[in-house]
Amino acid sequence: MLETFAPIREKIATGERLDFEDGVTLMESDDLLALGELADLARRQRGGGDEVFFIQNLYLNQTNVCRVKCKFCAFAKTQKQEDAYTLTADELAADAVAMYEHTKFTEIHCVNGENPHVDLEFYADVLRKLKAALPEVHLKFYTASEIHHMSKLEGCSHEEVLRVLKDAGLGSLPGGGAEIFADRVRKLIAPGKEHPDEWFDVHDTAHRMGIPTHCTLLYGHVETYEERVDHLLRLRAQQDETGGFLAFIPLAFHPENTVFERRGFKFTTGADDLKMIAVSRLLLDNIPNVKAYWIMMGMPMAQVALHFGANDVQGTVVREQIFQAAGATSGTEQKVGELVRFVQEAGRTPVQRDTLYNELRRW
Ligand code: V47
Repeated sequence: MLETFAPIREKIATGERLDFEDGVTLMESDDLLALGELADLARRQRGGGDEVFFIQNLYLNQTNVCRVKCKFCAFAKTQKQEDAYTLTADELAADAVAMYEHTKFTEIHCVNGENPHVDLEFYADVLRKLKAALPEVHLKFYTASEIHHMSKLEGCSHEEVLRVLKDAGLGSLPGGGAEIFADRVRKLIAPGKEHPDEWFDVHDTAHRMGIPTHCTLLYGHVETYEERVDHLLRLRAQQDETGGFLAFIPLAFHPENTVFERRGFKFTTGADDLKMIAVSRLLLDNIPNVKAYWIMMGMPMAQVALHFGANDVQGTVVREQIFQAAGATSGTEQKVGELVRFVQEAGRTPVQRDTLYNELRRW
């Protein structure tokens, strides 16, 4: 198996870019240790050291009402469902301020349903109120899908929506909504979602306006290895153009309470999670950070992933709803001390960062 990797290793060593075929070769391999070793080599070759980043953050969701019926989602509700909610800006801000009293997080991460019953002002209002109440806190709000949804609601461009939100206090965009870009898969898992061109246009526009963003890939459902590689290469091409992606986060599909659970789909395995991290790091030579999202893979696997190309474990999180709704068992909050312990026991140096990867503290 190592022989199969020889040409790829040579490319990594000489800084040559990997191509589609290399990506598929890596995906098709079951030689996990070789994949991990290669990914760690690539990470170090491109300037990575022993630092592993995390952030003290708070997750908030303003509304779970969603017009799109994505088949992978267990979070979205229709307005009429009993457990549907839409919080006002005042409710959300009061909640965030109360939470800040006992944990001084530096970021709020907020992802929502595409609620057809509210307007752009609803979204801008919450940013303004949060910025006024917590001026030091970075607001990482609204996926590209939500931004596109707002532009459709208002009949205006992505740029106009982003301008309003930036003026209201928006700091960066989370990476959700990407799912898998391949048309075949998107039609199967998210037929009501915007075309990938729209997702890219939002990120392209944001980067050109100086708003950094994150990017994701949802794996472990009906996609092929080729479609995963195609997705990664599209992200890499965008980054070549605008350079505004701060980090990539592979998201493992959680089937509970989704259409796929009834069809017998299972959770991803540790081997696939590690392979996904490693191949992402190898192909995404221009995105500086790859997150091993502990909410998704659990702390023990996230710790191992640090030797497979990951250099970030996301954050304290505190309240997560999207993965919990779909069967995550990793809990919703991680204390700083625990993050530090896991990183140190992996032989790496824990660094608390802000959203833009400025160092705040190291252990
Ligand atoms: O787009 C939804 C995913 C995304 C499921 O930017 C699911 O740092 C697995 O944007 N199983 C939204 N995944 C979350 C998101 C995010 C998450 C973590 C980090 C960042 C970041 C952004 O969550 C959706 C979809 O791809 N998702 N349901 C599910 N059942």
